[in-house]
Amino acid sequence: MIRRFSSEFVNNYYKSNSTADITLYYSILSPPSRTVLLVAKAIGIELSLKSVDLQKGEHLSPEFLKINPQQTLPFIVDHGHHDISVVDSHAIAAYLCENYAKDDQLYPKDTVKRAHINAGLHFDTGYLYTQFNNLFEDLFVYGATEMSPKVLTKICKGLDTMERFLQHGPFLCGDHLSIADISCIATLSSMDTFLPIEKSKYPKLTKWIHSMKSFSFYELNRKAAEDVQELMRNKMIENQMATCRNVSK
Ligand SMILES: N[C@@H](CCC(=O)N[C@@H](CS)C(=O)NCC(=O)O)C(=O)O
Repeated sequence: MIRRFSSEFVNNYYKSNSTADITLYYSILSPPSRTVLLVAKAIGIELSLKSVDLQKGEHLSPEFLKINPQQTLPFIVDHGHHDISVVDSHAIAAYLCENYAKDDQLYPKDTVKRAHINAGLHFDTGYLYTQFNNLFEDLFVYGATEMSPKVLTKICKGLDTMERFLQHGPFLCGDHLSIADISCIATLSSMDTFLPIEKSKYPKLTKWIHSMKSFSFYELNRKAAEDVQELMRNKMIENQMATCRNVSK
């Protein structure tokens, strides 16, 4: 139900573009999938959307395996570019900017700026998203009844890192919005209500979250990010109830 609601919202947003050159295979509940939606919106390109059901294992189908050996979402197929496929949201975000953005603002060609942005993208892949994934897996695979101290500690260290990134400007890589900001907000907004992001401890991060959420492209993320958190909260309660039932047996 939750999934259908967010997907409908995104499909309405992209109503006119079913013939776009680039097809995005995505799940609206997947933060990396939403990174691609946001980047596409920010640079003003249209996508043809194909929703893939992760729970049903649709992403593992033999048909997809041929074009996506990593078997994760998102991935794109660029029909205007020899039907090539690109896997991984960070690689896709860079690819879209390189090939379709009107200017290089979100992913500058300047090698130093780009190095910093790449570091921000790798921070999301290797750290922030990993913690989101751990939290999600704890709840849905291991029946967690709360956020584990280990995951919480790691996420807090990630927040500390982001606060330090933001010492150099209002965005993660300095004065300008980049695809690193978009990747990180797609991830962080999928778990932020679980986190103690105190304004006094994280003043710059708090401001950054607020400013990221005020971009018009962010609308594509808002409902789905809330839905993921509701899903996780409901699962936590369900796991707690199952634990209580077992204790009282
Ligand atoms: N680094 C990848 C992560 C992709 C990823 O792990 N996606 C998850 C959904 S959020 C997925 O497809 N999981 C399916 C699986 O692992 O079987 C990216 O940014 O695209």
